[in-house]
Amino acid sequence: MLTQPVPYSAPPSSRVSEFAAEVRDALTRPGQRELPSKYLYDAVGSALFETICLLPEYGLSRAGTRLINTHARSIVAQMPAPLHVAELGSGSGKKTRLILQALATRSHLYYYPIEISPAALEACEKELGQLDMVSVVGYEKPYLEGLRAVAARRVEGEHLLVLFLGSTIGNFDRPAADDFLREVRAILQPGDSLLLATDLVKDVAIQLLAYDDPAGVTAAFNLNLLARLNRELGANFDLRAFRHQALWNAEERRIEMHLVSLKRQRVEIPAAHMKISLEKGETIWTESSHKYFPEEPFAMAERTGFRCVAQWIDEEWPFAQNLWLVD
Ligand code: AVI
Repeated sequence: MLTQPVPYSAPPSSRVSEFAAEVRDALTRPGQRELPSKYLYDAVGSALFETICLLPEYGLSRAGTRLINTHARSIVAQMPAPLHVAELGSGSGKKTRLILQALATRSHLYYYPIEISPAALEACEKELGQLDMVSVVGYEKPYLEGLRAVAARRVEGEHLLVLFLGSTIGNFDRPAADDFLREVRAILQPGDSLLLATDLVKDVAIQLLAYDDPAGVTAAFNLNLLARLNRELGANFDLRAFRHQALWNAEERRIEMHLVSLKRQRVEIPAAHMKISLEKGETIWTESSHKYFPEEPFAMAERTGFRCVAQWIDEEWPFAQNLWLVD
């Protein structure tokens, strides 16, 4: 049992008030209560996510790494030079190493990881900061803001390869994913490219196990969001009064994570100036992970101003890396 207080450094007050406002908004929306999934990734959440990636039931990360391991050279061979690499949501940066190493055999390059989680950014800088011929410049910013800052640094004739590797696009609703990709496109120039990972539709039981593992790591990852509200917003969620739930929404082709209230309860969130009452069985929806058919990334590319020039699919875990080009 944890008896020591968790060491914790308070975030700046502007960040607290933005967090509080978004939490308030999502929890009081008419109908289904929600919490924004981006807040799953504080230091504890990021560490739990890294652990999820090691679970035998969660095949996504290994599939992504296998694809890059096998195809890094073909991916890199299609890239113009000089080229710099920006990564949206770098995580720990392990997959990226293979691509950077393949690119660095050609010439020196800059690598710009863009992350809102300082813990993940630090881990990534540690993992990749030692590579020969690669300079790492991290941006602790939201994706688009970070990408605009990266694009502003480039000089005439330099190209950008944007990596979006973890299938995080699946965490956006489909229309929001298109909007986001159009915004990425608007920042890029002809000759730039995007390597986009998408997890593919597969057997429902396998998908559910990936998001509800028997060791309970994903449950801890989900419940940590409430713990974070307690730590940072002074809330009084009793974590034992909630249960993790993963469900498959067949119509939307997505896994949804929810937190189910195990009893009728009232919770106070002082920094958001709110109290909520939850019924027994009521859920808070915390994340969606959309799954795709292999042909969808081609249509998505077309809709959002790119052209999908190559797709690699893993043989063990249906998962695709898609290479999109700006013409
Ligand atoms: C980061 N993202 C792609 C993960 C996913 O699979 O949607 C987050 C995650 N949620 C539960 N397990 C992993």
